[in-house]
Amino acid sequence: MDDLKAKYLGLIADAGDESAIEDLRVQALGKKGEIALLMRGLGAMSPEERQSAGPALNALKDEINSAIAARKASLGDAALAERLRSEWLDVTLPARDRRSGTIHPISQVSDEVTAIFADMGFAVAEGPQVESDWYNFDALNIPGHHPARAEMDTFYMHRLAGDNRAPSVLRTHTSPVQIRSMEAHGAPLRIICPGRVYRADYDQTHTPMFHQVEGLAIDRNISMANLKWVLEEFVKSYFEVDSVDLRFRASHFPFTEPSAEVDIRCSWEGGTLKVGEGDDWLEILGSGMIHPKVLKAGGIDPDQYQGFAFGMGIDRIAMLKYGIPDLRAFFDSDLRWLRHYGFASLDVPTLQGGLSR
Ligand code: 2NL
Repeated sequence: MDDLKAKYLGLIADAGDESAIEDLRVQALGKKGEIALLMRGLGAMSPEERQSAGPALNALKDEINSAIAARKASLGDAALAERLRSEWLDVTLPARDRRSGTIHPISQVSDEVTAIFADMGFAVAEGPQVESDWYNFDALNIPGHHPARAEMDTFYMHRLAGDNRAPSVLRTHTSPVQIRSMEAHGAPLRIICPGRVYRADYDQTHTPMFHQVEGLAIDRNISMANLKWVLEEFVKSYFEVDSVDLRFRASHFPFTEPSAEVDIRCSWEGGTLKVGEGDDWLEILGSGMIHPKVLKAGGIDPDQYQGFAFGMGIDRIAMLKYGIPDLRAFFDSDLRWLRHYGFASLDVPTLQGGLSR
């Protein structure tokens, strides 16, 4: 029995892994293992022999079991030590650069403006950027000889040789969307149309693609008074001021009659814009009562319905609010340029964040 003990304790001490230990356990203590065979032999012994051999066998069994447990534990410790040695991280290495993506300021301002009008019951409408001559010009009472229609000012789409139809254009304003909405939904109608527009113009204050938001409200008793209230609410909300003076200046657009350009009272103290106070006036948009011919073009009876409409440049009102002096800032993909101008909401890329301040 001492030989057996020496043999197993030696084998267990040399076992290299868990499966080797398990093999040894079966070999020694399993049903057909060496100890079991000896246990079975107890029956054939004399009572005296059994009395000394029984406890000795049990003790051997216990010793083998605890040797197995001890060996398993030390193999586990070794495995852990090996993992600790090989799987290490150098936490002092510099971190990888984070990609900093944000919603573009133009998109943020567009969302912000849209949300303000949505609160007043305006629905958002969108439409194609490549438009027909009809929707972009004729339906808006812009005559064939109008300078806006000149090749100089408008991007015309290429036509195949022999195609003599009026060429399509890159829309020069979002008004075509409003004509399409009149046709699709009729009156009453309250919509806001944000989007890209195109004009063949390129200098410090003009880019060939820019952004506009137009709005209109059509119903049986709409007047300039409704226009004034809506615009006042918009300006207060957008520029985050409690009160504002608006100045309506008579103007002319082919699609409105009467037409007015709208200025807001402001000051430019130390080069920064303050809305609502001061002795300066800042033009922010054009507006008017929708021309009867335009209502008719949209399938709405001008004897039954009137409406106001307005349009403003998103790029421009974004520059005013965030103090960005150069239009290039928007079309440089380098956001550092915008951060330089304190475009704080770049860090809060949500509509809520933009509005709650
Ligand atoms: C401006 C002036 C304006 C409109 C846009 C409009 C649209 C329809 C009918 C009548 Cl469908 N009017 N839009 C009206 C007045 C002015 O924009 O200076 N935009 C930057």
